[in-house]
Amino acid sequence: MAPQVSEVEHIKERSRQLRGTIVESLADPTTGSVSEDDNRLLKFHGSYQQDDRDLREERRKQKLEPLYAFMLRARLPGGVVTPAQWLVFDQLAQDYASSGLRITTRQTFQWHGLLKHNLKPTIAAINHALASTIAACGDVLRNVVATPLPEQSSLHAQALAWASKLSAELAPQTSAYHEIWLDGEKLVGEAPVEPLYGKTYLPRKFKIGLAIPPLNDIDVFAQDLGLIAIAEGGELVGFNIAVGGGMGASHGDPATYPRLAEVIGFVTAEQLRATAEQVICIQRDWGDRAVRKHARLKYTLDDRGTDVFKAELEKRLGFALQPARAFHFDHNGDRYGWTEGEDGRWHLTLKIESGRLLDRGERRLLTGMRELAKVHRGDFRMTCNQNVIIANVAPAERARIDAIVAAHGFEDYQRQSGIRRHATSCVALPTCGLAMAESERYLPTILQKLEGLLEQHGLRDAPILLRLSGCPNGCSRPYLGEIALVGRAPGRYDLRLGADFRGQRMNRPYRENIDEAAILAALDPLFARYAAERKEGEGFGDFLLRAGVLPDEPAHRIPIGVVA
Ligand code: SRM
Ligand code: SF4
Repeated sequence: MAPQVSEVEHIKERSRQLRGTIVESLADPTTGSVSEDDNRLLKFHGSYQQDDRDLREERRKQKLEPLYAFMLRARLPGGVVTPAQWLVFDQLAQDYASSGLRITTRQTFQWHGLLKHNLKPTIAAINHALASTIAACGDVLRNVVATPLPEQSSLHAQALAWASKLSAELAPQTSAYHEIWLDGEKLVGEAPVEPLYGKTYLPRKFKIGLAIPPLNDIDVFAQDLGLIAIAEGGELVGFNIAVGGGMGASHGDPATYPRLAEVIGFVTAEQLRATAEQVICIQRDWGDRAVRKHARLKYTLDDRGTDVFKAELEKRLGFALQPARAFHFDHNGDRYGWTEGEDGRWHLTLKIESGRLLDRGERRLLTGMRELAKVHRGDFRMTCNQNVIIANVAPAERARIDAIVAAHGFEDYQRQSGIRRHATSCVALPTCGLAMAESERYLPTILQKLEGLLEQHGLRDAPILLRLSGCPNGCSRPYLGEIALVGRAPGRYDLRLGADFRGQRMNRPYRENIDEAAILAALDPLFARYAAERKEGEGFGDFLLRAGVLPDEPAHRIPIGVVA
C-alpha cells in the first residue's frame, strides 16, 4: 500500500509544476480570492492570500466576503537591494500596498494588502527591476540569508556571492512563473519535471543562512541548513555545516518544538554547493509527507538520528565531512550607526521598528528611504533583525546621508533604551491568518512599559534582547530572545526567558498564558535581581541561568508549554 500523504502533496503533484489554475483564479471577477488549491500554489510564487482580520466580523455581519488581499514577498539573497530597485519597490508600495514596505526577519521585503488584480503588475515590476518573488514562500529553498554588514569587505563579498549562488542554483526551474506573471510562452502538454524538486517539491519549507563570525546576526542555528564561514588569513576557506534548526511549534503539542541546528562538520568552499544540494535532497526523500507539522528537517534528524543523517550525506556526496573548525560568535543583534569597512567605505545601520517603513507623523520612513535611494551610490542591505543598512558609502557622502536621515525622523538609536534597540516582532494582526495575539502593533506599548520598569532599576541602557511573536510559529525567532512573548490568545502570552544573545542557546518557558500585568509582575523582581547581582558585562539571559532562576541544562530542543 502506498504511504499516505497530505492533501498538499496531491495539490503539488497535479499542479503541472506549480501552474494549477492560478491564471483562471486571477481572472475570476466574482471574488477577491483565489481557489484553495491555487492559494497553496501561489506561495511558491511568493504570495499568500490573506484577509483583513480587523474587518472580518463586520464584513460577516454585512454578509460580504472577507476583505481578501495578498501579501507578496521578494526573494533577495543576502538582503541586497540597489537604489534603483529600492525606488521601484517603493513605488509599488505607494501604488498597490496597504502599509508601506515591511522588512522581514529574513532580510527581504513584504508588501501587504495587494488586491488580486494588482498581483500581476507588481510581480512583473519586481522582475523588471531584476529581482524576483519565486520561491520566497512554499515548499522549496526560501530566501538565502547572509550576514549583511559588509565590514570585512572581501570576506563578506565572497560569502554574499555564495548566498546568491545557492539561491539561484537551488531555486525551482519551472517556467510556470514566467508564464503566469511575465507573459512567458504557454506550456502545451505535460510540464517537464524539476531536476532537484521533482513533481512534489520538498515536504516543507527549507531555509539556508550564512553567518560570518563573530556576527550571528542571521541566527545561523535557527536555519534548516546553517553555514558558518571559516576564514584563514582573511580568505574564506570553507564552512562549518549546521543542520536541523527551526523555530516553529504549536501550543500544547509536544511533537512540535523549536530546535537549534547542530554542527556536523566542515566542508571546503568547493564542496559547499554539492553539500547544500544533498542536504536538501535527503530532506526531499526522507522528510515526512504525511504530517506537515512534522515535515521540517529538524524532525527528520530527531527521528532518524543525526549520525544516520550525516552518514547518508557523506554517502551521497562521496566524501567525508572534515571535523568542524573553531568559531566564536559575539552576538546576534545589529550594530547600529556608522561602521567603516576594511576598504574604507562606510555603512550606516538604521533601526526600523518591526521593519515597517511607513510615513506616520514626524516619522516619514518610507519617504526618507526614497530620498536616500535617490542620492545613494552604494547599495542597501536588509538585516534579519528587520533593520536596514545604507551600505558602501564613500566618506565624502556621509554628511549628505546623515542630513536625509535626520530630516525624516528615523529612530535615534543613540538615545534609545537598550531593550528598544534590539527588539523585534513578527507581523501578526491584522494580516497574518495564524496570529493568536498582537505582535507588531503591541510592541510599542509593551516596550514603553518594560522601559519604565528597567529605568526604575537603573537598567535603561542594558542591552536586553526582546522578541515578540503573535503565535508559536516563531517568525521573530522568539525562542532565541533573552525575553520572549509568544502569543496564546488576545492579550495573553507565554513568557520565555534565558536565551544568550549570541543565538546559541534557546530560552525556557517561564510563565504560560499570562496578561500584561502578569508579564510585568513576573519581570519586575528579575530586573531587580539582575541590577543588583549581575557581573560586569553579563547578559540578562546568562544571569538568569547563573542565578538559578532557570535550569541550566544543555538543550537544543526545548518543548513548548512546559514551565521550568
Ligand atoms: Fe513566518 C508562517 C511571516 C520568518 C516560521 N510567517 C508565516 C505566515 C506566512 C503566516 C501563514 O502561513 O499564513 C506569516 C505572514 C504574516 C504576514 O501577514 O506578513 C509569516 N515569517 C513571517 C515574517 C514576515 C515575519 C516578520 O515579521 O518578519 C518573516 C518572513 C521571512 C521571509 O522573508 O522569508 C517570517 N517564519 C519566519 C521565521 C524566521 C526565520 O526564518 O529566520 C520562522 C522561524 C524559523 C523556521 O522556519 O522554523 C518562521 N512562519 C513560520 C512558521 C512555522 C514553520 C514550522 O516549521 O512550523 C509558519 C507556519 C507555517 O509555515 O505553517 C510561518
Ligand atoms: Fe503570524 Fe505567528 Fe508568524 Fe507572527 S509568528 S507572523 S503570528 S505565523
